[in-house]
Amino acid sequence: MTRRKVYEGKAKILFEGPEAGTLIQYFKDDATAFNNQKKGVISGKGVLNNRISEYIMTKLEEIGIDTHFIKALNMREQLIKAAEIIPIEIVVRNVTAGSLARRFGVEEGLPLPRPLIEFYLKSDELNDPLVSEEHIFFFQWAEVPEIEEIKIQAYRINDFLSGLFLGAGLKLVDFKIEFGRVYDEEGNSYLIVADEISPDSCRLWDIKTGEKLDKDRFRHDMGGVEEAYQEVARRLGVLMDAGPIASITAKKKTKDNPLGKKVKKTAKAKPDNDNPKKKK
Ligand code: AIR
Ligand code: ASP
Repeated sequence: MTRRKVYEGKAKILFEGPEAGTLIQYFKDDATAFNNQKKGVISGKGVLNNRISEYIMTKLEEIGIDTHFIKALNMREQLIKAAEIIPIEIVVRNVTAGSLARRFGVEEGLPLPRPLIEFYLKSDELNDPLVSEEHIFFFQWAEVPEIEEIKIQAYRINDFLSGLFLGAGLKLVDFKIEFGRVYDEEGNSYLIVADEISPDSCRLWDIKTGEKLDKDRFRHDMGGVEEAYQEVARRLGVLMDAGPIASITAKKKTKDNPLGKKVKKTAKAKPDNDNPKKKK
């Protein structure tokens, strides 16, 4: 069965969906950083991000935030609503890190007095530059009321996700979200959260040790990349029916060694001793 590829990005592919207004989002293992300057593969990432993003989008829906997620299809694919993507990346930060720390010469890990929202233009050619709200309106990348709505939703998502991750022993340092425009029957547009929310798009630090459990491990060659993504999925409780991935994680994780760095990925399946209640 051939299906039409609609778009291929760095970490995902979009295919035509079964019905008008739908798309199939396929999660790849490919990873890029610093706008394609660094390329690699994080084995199993696509499967984990598919599950993590499904979980988070579903939780957002539960609190009344519209997202593109419709349903899970398989290990790497989900059915989503097609939307006109607003070409702006919205970053919300709670703690200094990454490009904020670099750009302004501040140390990483300083808590911000209140969440900071930044906008970046989605443009590989221009290296996703930081833009102001004025730029967004001037170049008509989004309308004034849309940006107002995006800010309200972004703060709300930040509050909600900070709590969700805290419950999993993770500090939400910062994250990036994208919004898309969809139209109702009367032709009025409204916004939905699109793209993905995963360790590719969030900085997540272990609440106790400060250990980084996100794409920064790949960006900065820190090792334990696959294990970090698995750990996030495990802590969110989304690995239960993930088959071989669950077995890999079960083999590795211990309380003293949450990243299970020394265990090879080829390890055979073994019951999850840490959590006897959990069924595979
Ligand atoms: N992000 C930004 N562009 C792509 C992504 N995934 C995310 C990062 C980080 C936040 O946005 O993963 O969580 C801020 O990134 P930075 O590099 O601007 O500090
Ligand atoms: N995803 C972006 C890139 O491919 C930014 C990043 O994650 O560092 O470069």
